Amino acid sequence: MKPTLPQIVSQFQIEGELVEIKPYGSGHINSTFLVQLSQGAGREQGLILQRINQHVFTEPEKVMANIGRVTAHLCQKIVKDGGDPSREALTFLPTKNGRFYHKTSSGDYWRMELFIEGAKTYQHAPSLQHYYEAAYAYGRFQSLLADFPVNELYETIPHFHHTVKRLVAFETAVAQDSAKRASTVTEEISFIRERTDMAPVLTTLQETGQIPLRVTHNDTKFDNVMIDIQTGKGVCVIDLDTVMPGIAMFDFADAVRSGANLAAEDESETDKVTFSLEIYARLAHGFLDATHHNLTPLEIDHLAFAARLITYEQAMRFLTDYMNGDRYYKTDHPQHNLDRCRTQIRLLQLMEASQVEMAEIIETYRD
Ligand code: ADP
Ligand code: GN1
Ligand code: MG
Repeated sequence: MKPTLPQIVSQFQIEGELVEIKPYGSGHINSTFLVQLSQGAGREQGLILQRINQHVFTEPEKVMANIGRVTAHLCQKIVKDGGDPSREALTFLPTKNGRFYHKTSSGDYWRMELFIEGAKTYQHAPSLQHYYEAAYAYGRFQSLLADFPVNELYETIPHFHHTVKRLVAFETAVAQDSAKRASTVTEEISFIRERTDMAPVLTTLQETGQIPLRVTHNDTKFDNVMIDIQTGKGVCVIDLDTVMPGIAMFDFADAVRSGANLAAEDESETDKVTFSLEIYARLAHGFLDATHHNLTPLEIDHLAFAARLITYEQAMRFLTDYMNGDRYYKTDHPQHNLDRCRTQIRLLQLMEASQVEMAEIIETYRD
């Protein structure tokens, strides 16, 4: 029998009485819960409890090993800078066995981390300055990890942003047509096929040694950074499962893909999708302020392109999953992945129309 949530909580070294456990957040991959503890005298402590999705992360121990090492490295730097590591980095709680995850008898992996108080994540930010701050936080994350030995990290999802391999998976899904949906998405399939030239650009630069492999986050959705409610500053980058060797520009790119579109990623009316150059400019300014000393000129040259490429890749990933019968992303209804794919297609069209301006904005902030 699967353990109950309170039984899982009791496996960790916590202080206080359990008050409440409730589902939390809107991620597509893991299962997240907010845990409230009462510590007496009116004091409460919040914790985040997560079950790692093992369909996506087949080797959770490697995920936790990466996160442990990266977090330790970040904490050292934060302390040196006079910061507060319990707010600016994730703090995982040990289990009673001294591990940073609990494996249940049925083989599920759970972890627990301190809830970062006084900060929140946004799908869409309340002010333009928030976009600068979020992108700065993602850039700083990369910069703080610039001296981490990149080859010592596991590749927790092999070829995660290898767009060419994503294209192969997409074509396999079309050919297999396992959910019998391919004939209903011929326009979307054509849209992807018309742009296959884009796919190899960044991986080729990396594979031929023209740009380096770096420690990157790889899932820099706008809502994977906590922003201080009082100051509006980026406090902590979260959702570290995909931190591994990668291509620097994708971290900027995914913040653009998710942040500069004011419609929801799963908006069913695609004419509501926007691409805001104003938001893009704030993201570019923030990211470059934090990284321009570390990135090579060739990397900076490809930032604007990367934003288009990741949107292309994401359209392809949602469409692949739709044709495979929704095996990867959590979905709420049968059209969900298709709606998501269509917003990405619309967003890419809008970016293509603003391609020149996107490149010019990078020039403004590159030094
Ligand atoms: P997923 O991989 O499913 O996206 P996340 O790690 O991003 O999961 O967590 C989901 C949500 O939970 C986040 O968007 C954030 O709002 C919240 N969250 C996660 N970790 C913390 C934390 N340490 N403190 C406060 N909130 C958190
Ligand atoms: C997933 O975990 P979450 O919801 O932040 C996905 C990202 C996609 C994103 C699209 C491990 O991110 O790669 O860009 O959905 N994460 C993984 O919303 O596949
Ligand atoms: Mg997340």
